[in-house]
Amino acid sequence: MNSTSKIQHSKSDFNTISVIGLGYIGLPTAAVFASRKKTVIGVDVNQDAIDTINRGEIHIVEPDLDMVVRATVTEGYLKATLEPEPADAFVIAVPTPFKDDHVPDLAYIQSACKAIAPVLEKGNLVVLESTSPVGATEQLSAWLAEERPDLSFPQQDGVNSDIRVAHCPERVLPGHVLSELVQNDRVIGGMSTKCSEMAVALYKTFVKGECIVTNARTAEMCKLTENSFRDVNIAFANELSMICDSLQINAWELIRLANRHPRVNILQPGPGVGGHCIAVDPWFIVSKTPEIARMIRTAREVNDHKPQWVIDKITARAERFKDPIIGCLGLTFKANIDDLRESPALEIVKILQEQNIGTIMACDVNVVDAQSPVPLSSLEDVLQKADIIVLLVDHDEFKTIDPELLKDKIIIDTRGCWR
Ligand code: SAJ
Repeated sequence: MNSTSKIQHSKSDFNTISVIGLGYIGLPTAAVFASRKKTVIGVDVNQDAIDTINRGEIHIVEPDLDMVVRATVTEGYLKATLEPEPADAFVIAVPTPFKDDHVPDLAYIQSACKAIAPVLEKGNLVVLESTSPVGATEQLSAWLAEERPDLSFPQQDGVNSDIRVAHCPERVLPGHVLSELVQNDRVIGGMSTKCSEMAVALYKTFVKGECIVTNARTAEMCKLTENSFRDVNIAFANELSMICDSLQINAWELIRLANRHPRVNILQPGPGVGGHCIAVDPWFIVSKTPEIARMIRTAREVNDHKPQWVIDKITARAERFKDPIIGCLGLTFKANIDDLRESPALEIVKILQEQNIGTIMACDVNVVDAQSPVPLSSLEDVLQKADIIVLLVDHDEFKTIDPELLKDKIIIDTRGCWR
């Protein structure tokens, strides 16, 4: 242990930054660091993603990201590799899914620890960005310490540790990642004050928002709280929409009216809640405190029930046809992105296909055939052939469909955009 070591850090110390996990968060983060003229080594287990990035291209859809990646790769600031290399700071942005029983699965974080441990050097900073259950940053630090007994970690050596460890949860909205990365405030929870200080210096290389310091556990819980808050509020909107349907009230009109009250701000109902964050993170709270987190669990259950409610609606409307053609518009988990993770729209389409209630056509303007788990049709085809049109995702291209083309169809608009 190096109890006497004094590590002074300033912005300029971060000449080389490694980002582990080049997905929806890691790649934009790597690209933004690189755009600030930092040497960035992106690490991923997916060879295709690495080859794509090293060609200056991207493997995900996110506005403007292609330009930043192309520029930073061409200028030599960003490169992608399978094997971690030494760096001043390591930012871990790997997935944190849950297992079947909603228990968080930290296997990707553990693999990332194993991967970077051999190249860690005294004075390095390791930041966990992945949304994580409370205690994950401490666990990460324990895993690193196991791999590198020659180095000291904050749980052993506090402010004098050789390696600094912090949690800094990402909070960007898919579709607006590049601007939110720079503009949003960041919550930074170091395992010691020195860890926090160093992490603030790292993020200040590109964050224009405030970097607010707390401890690692509070930072972990803060991220989970934000997404649970949104989930609970969407559950309220979804529950309202089902109540309104049974009372023959237009839920969207109702919400518009109620939102005219100065202290009411109801979110929008939809076919359910998807994505890798809001549909997942509240379970991280529930799994730690199952007896206490009753509302958070119920909100999850309300939102998870919504796809089945939509399916029941479609089935009821399809009954009057002998062999209905049901056209489903949208597969992604929300508008104007290509992300299919935990998508309620995709779940609905898959279940409809299994149910044999007619011919199911699916269309998504942001999803390419190779990426789609279900066969895709063109929008023109769906609009021409379908008896029932189900709007599942409010992509711009769907919102602006000429109402004339819909007038002879049965419409099930789960997003309330064809009022
Ligand atoms: N949704 C509704 N009604 C609404 C809003 C959303 O049904 O009024 C649905 C969407 O269609 C989608 C799901 O909720 O299926 C989630 O979408 P979202 O836009 O609410 O959130 P995400 O998952 O794209 O991003 C969230 C954001 N968190 C919050 O707004 C508190 C983002 O800031 C986080 O960084 C991100 O989770 C994350 O990575 O955790």
